[in-house]
Amino acid sequence: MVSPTWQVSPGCCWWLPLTAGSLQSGCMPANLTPQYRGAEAKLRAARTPEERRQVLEEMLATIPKHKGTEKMQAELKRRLARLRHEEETRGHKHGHAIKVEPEGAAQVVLLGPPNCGKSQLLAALTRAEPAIADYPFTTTRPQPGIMYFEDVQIQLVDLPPVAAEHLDPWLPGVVRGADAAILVVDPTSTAVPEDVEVVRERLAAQRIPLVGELPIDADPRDTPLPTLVSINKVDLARDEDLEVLEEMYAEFPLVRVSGLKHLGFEALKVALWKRLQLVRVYSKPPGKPADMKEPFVIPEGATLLDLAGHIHREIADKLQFARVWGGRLDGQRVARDFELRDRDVVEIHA
Ligand SMILES: Nc1nc2c(ncn2[C@@H]2O[C@H](COP(=O)(O)OP(=O)(O)O)[C@@H](O)[C@H]2O)c(=O)[nH]1
Ligand SMILES: [Mg+2]
Repeated sequence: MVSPTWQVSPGCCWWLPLTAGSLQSGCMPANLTPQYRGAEAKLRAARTPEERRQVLEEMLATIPKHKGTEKMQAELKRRLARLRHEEETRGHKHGHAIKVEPEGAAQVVLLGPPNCGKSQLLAALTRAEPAIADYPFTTTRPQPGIMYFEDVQIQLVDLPPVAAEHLDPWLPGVVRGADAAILVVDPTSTAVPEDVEVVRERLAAQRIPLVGELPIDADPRDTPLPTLVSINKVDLARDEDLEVLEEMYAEFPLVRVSGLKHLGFEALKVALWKRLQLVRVYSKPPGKPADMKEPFVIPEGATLLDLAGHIHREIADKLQFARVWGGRLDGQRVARDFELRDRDVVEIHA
């Protein structure tokens, strides 16, 4: 017996009967248990794809495993696979499934229109090996890599382009989670600066304005992202084009680089470090040399007490004072509210 509902296309048949009657081959009895029958009823009642997936999993777990139910088992597996796949791609669409685990002292996203050289920059500044090509949309997923700046590690994340006709739905979520952005501008592009403006406008529309300086009175619904503008491909660019762009983006810290020829990298790293507004300090156990290999990285303006809390809650609780080396200080005692500076060596007494 074939029910007429089997004519429905596979894309929307989740609710079709999955019973011995509809699937049983020949006259082999299926001997379905009450538990399985109960699950069938649940499947009909399920409203969301997730509920349907859970019920199908239950059905697959409880279906009697013998020859008489083989076809049903296969059908259950097929439907489950499809639902799982749908769930996964839906996740991607809504930005839930794509996340970049932060690593190092800060996470910095590479933003820009197609072909401006984002992937080339990532490849040149880190050990990551992204696909680089002279056609648009080579990059389809976030690609992280670690860039070294002196003794600090900064995570760079290469992203697909943002364009008028293209914005990956998950991309704003990833960008919102970053500490800063490098906006890559290609001065040799015939579409510049309109294509760069599209990037800024589309992100602003997602409530992520790219900013040179963090505004004091930002709209609380916005996540302004500190941004460094990196004018790329200077090996090809004409001077007058570089100057026009620099004037245009004067509100941002600016650097001229070439991802291909490795030009301007030191300036880029220094400007980025400044833009991140972080300081690194080295800890020193009393009576022993400082650990100069792995600095603690804390926000600019952080105090001795903040550092103690960053290291361990208990240290913050018991903190008495610290001795600091750096600047004019040469081991003098400082109090809890002392603002630490880049490269200070700190001996905590707790
Ligand atoms: N001359 C020159 N070409 C570059 C530079 N950076 C990238 N390119 C080229 O520009 C094209 C696009 O680079 P890609 O990194 O894939 O761009 P993306 O789409 O922004 O990731 C490739 O053909 C690169 O070789 C650069 O600094 N100088
Ligand atoms: Mg790319």
